[in-house]
Amino acid sequence: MIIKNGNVADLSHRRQNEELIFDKASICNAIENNQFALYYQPQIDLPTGRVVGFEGLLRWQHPKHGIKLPEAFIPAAEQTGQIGQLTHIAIDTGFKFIEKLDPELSFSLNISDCSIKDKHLVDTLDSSCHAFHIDPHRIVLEFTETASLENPAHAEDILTQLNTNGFRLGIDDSVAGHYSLTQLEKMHFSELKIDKSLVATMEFSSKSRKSIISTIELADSLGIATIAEGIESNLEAIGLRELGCQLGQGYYFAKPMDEVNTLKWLEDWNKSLRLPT
Ligand code: G
Ligand code: MN
Repeated sequence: MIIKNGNVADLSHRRQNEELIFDKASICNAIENNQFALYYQPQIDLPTGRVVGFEGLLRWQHPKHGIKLPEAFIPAAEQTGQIGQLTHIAIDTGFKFIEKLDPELSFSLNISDCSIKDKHLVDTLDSSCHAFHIDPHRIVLEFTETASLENPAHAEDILTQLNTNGFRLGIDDSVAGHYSLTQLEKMHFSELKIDKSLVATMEFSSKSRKSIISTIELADSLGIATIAEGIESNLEAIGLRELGCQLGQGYYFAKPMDEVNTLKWLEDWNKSLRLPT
């Protein structure tokens, strides 16, 4: 199957000069040529301004088409069955990088809904922790709210295994709070991520603000940390802090960066903590 820009090819929407095709062969070729890289975006403790960790975000550094974001190629890799290989690349690259950082710093990794079905996921994570001397407690595995829909019993089994082996679990892109209180408690999630669509609209939409407040209340009642993503302004950072959101991530603090720039950014940030005021 040929997928263009993350969507199944639709002739009526085909752009004449768009040559980039996300099919199995091109993804395979990109893997072989090390074109997938991990970028890192810092996560900040909103009350103190300290860096608590980084989220690893995959990028396809395409020689002709430039840097491609996950939304462009992850759906294709899910369809072609190559998502496991990409997750593997993200795990190994990310673990190798954070091995060099302060062991207090956490590392968040996105796990696609498809990868929860992968019977090698737990083993891959365990052996990479061993190989790179990483305490699994440093790792936050971000799942989406839909990860367990297809096969809830299997998803629960995998999440329980990961949790038992010491990994922390997080929920990514929480918009509507699809997870019930019982599910959150049972699965031992330790982090709930407030989606950037809510953060972007919180200033003028009371509906968004209410969703954020109820997510924070739910998380607080369970002792789960909240992290807001997509913070682009000082106002949003302060607003979220005032609502009791503990952690934040977004362009306001830093864009996702390659390894070299991440290390440089971290050094600069630690020299002069920039608190939202
Ligand atoms: O699916 P997930 O929530 O992991 O995706 C995070 C994505 O959001 C990344 O691709 C990252 O580049 C993007 N992102 C990170 N910070 C911001 C931000 O402040 N604003 C916007 N619009 N996007 C962001
Ligand atoms: Mn994420």
